[in-house]
Amino acid sequence: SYEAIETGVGNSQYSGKVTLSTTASGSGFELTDGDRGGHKTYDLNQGESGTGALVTDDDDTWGDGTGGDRQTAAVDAHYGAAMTWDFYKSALGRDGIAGDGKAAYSRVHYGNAYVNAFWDDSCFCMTYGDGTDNKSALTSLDVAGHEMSHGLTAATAKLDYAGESGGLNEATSDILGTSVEFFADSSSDAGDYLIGEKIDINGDGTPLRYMDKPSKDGGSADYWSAGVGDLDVHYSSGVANHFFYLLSEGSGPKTINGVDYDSPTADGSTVTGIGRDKAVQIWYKALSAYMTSTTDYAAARTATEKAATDLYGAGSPELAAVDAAWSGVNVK
Ligand code: ASN
Ligand code: ZN
Ligand code: CA
Repeated sequence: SYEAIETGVGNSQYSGKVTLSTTASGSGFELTDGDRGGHKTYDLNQGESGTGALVTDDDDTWGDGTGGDRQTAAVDAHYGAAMTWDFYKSALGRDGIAGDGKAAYSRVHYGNAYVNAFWDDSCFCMTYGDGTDNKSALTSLDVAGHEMSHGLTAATAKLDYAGESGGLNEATSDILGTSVEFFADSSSDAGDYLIGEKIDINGDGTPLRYMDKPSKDGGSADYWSAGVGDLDVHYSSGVANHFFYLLSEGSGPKTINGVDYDSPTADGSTVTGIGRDKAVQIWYKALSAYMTSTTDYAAARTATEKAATDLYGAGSPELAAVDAAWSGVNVK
């Protein structure tokens, strides 16, 4: 049967009113994104396997913007996948996660009070729990961009998910998730260098992670040290998250979209930022052209130096900033 691409309206929980790409089906609509490879969003209805049910609606207006409504998590997830797809295309020139135009799919309402979200390369899909109270789904834009970008890393550098390469894998997801948030430029979820600031995962309004000074989360490393690879990958990622912040925005105090940052350096040096648009180009080029499964922090420095040289030249201020930012996080 003929299926038309439609434009729906979503009332999201974290990103305000959003436009959704949907598909006409029977007398109603389904969350299939025909503009982006056919990405589908499913409701697991608290299950933990399979796909559950494709999310459907009668009038193409989806969700009520609250965690008490079953459709709302699907709105955020579908929107997050679309914004990540669009960011890959417009900023990175990449056609989907694997670069081949193939869509992933999203599953919401996984488990009971499940406080996590994850990418699984075997299903080429991402999955979201509903949070402690089953009303704070882990579907914010930065989290969606983070999870989908685990797929991108698996399709490129394949960074091993342990030790320093694991920290680089996690940081890549934070860097790209944050870049998606800035790209989408939602008035309800303005771009920031915080991860998970919308989902209240700590129950006290604080974010999950901070890129300007990662140790603010109580566990992440601000700087490289010999034992950093022994930390959990969500803590060893701090070194690269901090590098990316310094490269983008520079050291010291700064306010962006109303959020105050104060990024230190290991040796008290001053780093001048080159802006996040150039910083993400350098990171992506390093990831897709030079990093491998065993890249550690020293090799990540070399990979980004090569990327900056390719993109901006051997004598460029961008290359000098890459070196200054790595030195600022004690990667020599
Ligand atoms: N949400 C987590 C992540 O993407 C799940 C995990 O620990 N792998 O990193
Ligand atoms: Zn992750
Ligand atoms: Ca954020």
